[in-house]
Amino acid sequence: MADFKKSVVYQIYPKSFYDTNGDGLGDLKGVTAKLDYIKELGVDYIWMTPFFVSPQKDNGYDVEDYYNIDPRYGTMEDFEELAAEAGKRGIKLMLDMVFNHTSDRNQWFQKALAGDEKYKNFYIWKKGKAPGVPPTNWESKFGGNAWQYVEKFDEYYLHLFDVSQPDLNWDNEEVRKEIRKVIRFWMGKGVKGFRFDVINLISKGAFEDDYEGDGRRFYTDGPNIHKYLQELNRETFGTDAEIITVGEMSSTSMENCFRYAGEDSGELSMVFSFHHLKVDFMGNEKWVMVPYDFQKLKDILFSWQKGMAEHRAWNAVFWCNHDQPRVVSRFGDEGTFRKQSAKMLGTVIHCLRGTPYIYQGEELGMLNCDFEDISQYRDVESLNYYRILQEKGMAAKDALRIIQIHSRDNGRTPMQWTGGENAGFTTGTPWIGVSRNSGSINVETELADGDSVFRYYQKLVKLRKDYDVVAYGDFEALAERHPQIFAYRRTWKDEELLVVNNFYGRDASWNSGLDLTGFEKILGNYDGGTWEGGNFELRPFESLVLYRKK
Ligand code: TEU
Ligand code: CA
Repeated sequence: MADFKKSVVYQIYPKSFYDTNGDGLGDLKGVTAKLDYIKELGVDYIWMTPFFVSPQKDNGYDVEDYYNIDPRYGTMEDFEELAAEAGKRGIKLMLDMVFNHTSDRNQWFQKALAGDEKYKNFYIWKKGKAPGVPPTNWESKFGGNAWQYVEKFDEYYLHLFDVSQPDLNWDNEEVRKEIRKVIRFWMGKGVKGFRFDVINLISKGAFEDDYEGDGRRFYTDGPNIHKYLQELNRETFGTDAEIITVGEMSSTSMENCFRYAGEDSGELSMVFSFHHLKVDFMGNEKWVMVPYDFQKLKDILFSWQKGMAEHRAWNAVFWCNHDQPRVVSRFGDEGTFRKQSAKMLGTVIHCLRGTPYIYQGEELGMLNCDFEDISQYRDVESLNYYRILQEKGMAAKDALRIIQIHSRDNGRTPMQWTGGENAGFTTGTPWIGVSRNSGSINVETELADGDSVFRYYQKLVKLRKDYDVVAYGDFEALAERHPQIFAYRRTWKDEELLVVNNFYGRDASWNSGLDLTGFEKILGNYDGGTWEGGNFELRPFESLVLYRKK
């Protein structure tokens, strides 16, 4: 059995990782070339975002051919070499499966457009409400109405994401069969992990206008979702106990996650949920500028920790991925306390109950991109919203400010390998700009410095291996209302772990009332530390991990 509770996953966005042929795009050979670096971090799995044949409208989340590698990333031989080389280092691969939708270039959709009824039923088509009026008022996640008119049929197809990403019709048994074939194909290549993209959106409910929101309540955690996941599990990855799975759950509810990731539900190993990463939104509205709400961040993470544990369900825990701004820019400090805050944020995540995910560059304390002009942005979502915000009357410079804060491109600038040209990412012209700070924030300097963010992340990964309490312990929230402190306790058999963090760039005191006899510090981002008599005195962004064995 794969012990995913003792494992750590490292996420790679291949396009921005390492380019070996100078075309400005990262590639599979680039991942192989850097395996020793990844090994050094100590992780168990590499999750790679999609590298299948794709027109790249959404950087590979628009799949044209599930069975082949996009030539921009390499060949099937490159993939096999990567898998073999990773295997030699004890690292397993997790592939990213996008089954809510395909690209409009996918042969299924092409046949549908050509009028082949079999394939037309692979997608979701509806008549308009009236001439020129789409079937429902649902909004696409990337802006605008979620339906696209096709004159030939006088019908609309559903696309919850870009217009080039038509949603698949999972209620059609033929679609589910084809999807199972794809998974079995990659299982045959020795793949031991799968991440399922927006998998909780696959079962659509009623096609009705939404007068209270953007339509998501009609297709999120939909009517047959658990049935479809159980079927997928039974028919594919469930036959191999070594395979781990994680579902990306968009706007989900905890009640549904108890089942998606429940120990005995026969669905998935774990889930990504995003509520804790909306604490700098206004409700569901991302394209605003509001300070993040620390109390809300704690409340959400604590309630998920408790709820999932009570229901014997498992979380994936994370701050960063290719859709999120960099966490140091978001909740930490880009200036004086960059290193301390990066380490503190890492500590908070890695000691929680759940499997931690590290996104490329997070282990260096990388920051948001520092783009100053909209022409530097690449992401379809950012470009759409830059336009939409202005259509709603916002001044261009204010729209740009919001893009700078929330754009997914913040996490997509090239990995910073060296202080040299293009951060050592490519010898050509990178597909997206390199951060100006790569002279000081890069792998070379991190590896040379014994006290770097990288060296600290190494220790975090190792903590999970060395201490069972980190992997398996129960969770208890502490200091729940403290305005600066993020603290919790983990317990397992005769082991106890206290994790105390100052989330701010100024000193913090916390009178814990705890008897700390027998506790020793096993990790921290400063020398020493003060907790006499249970009174914690923390320095800016200080983290303390205390441990005792009875
Ligand atoms: O993302 C799902 C998703 O809805 C969000 O992360 C989205 O990017 C954000 O909420 C928009 O504000 C997944 C992938 O991770 C993402 O890269 C893809 O673009 C998306 O699905 C479509 O496949
Ligand atoms: Ca390349």
